[in-house]
Amino acid sequence: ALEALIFDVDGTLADTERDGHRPAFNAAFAEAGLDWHWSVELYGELLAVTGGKERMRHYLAQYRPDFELERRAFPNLEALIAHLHRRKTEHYVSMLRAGGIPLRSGVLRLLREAREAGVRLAIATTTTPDNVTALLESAPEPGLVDGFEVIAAGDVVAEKKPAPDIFELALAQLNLPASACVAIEDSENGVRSALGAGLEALLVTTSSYTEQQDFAGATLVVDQLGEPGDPATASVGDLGG
Ligand code: XBP
Ligand code: MG
Repeated sequence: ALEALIFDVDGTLADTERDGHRPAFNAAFAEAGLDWHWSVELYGELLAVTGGKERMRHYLAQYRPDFELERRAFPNLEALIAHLHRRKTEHYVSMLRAGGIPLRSGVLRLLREAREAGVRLAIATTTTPDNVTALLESAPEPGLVDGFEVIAAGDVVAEKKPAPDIFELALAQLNLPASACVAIEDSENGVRSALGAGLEALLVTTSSYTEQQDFAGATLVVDQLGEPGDPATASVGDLGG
């Protein structure tokens, strides 16, 4: 029987990457006087690497060979990355507090249905914990964040998605076997992570950057959770609850 839903955040609860994380990174780069700018297209490529700090390191290594030459200006690259990431998080959280990014269609409905059916709720995400709280608190439903028993997020595990670590942590904190849970994801990296943790019941709701990705192993792939009346609407009943 279904005992818990484990949600990814970025792309799944809300379409946060293109108009949320991406401009927040760009704002942090600009205020630091860096000539880094992540276009919508480039950001799609950079999403191959999860985690904001990891993504910045990947960008420098793969797209900015010139930066190696300028390294003298940044003797402590890790401190720079940590600083940029802190500022990026502040920009992103302010954007959410200003009501910038709504939850996706069907998310609130499914969360309410789960609550009514006694199904427990958890999160497994690579993003920073502050970002998760700010997103849930910006939703038009007070106390949403308290409905999540487990929030596994960010640097608490050694390896981010596609490694299974964060889903394994969420399962351990729920104290449930993978067979009692359904994972909800939007990306190939997330699917690989969930499957790696043994979560064979896996619903994918594709998002703007992930439509073309490979979701082999997923149980069901739809373009959104949707509201009743939409062609593909997933309900807790469908998921086994
Ligand atoms: C989300 C991510 C994160 C966000 C940025 O992936 O990859 O890195 O883009 O968050 P998923 P931080 O949806 O698979 O969890 O900057 O806070 O790392
Ligand atoms: Mg995602």
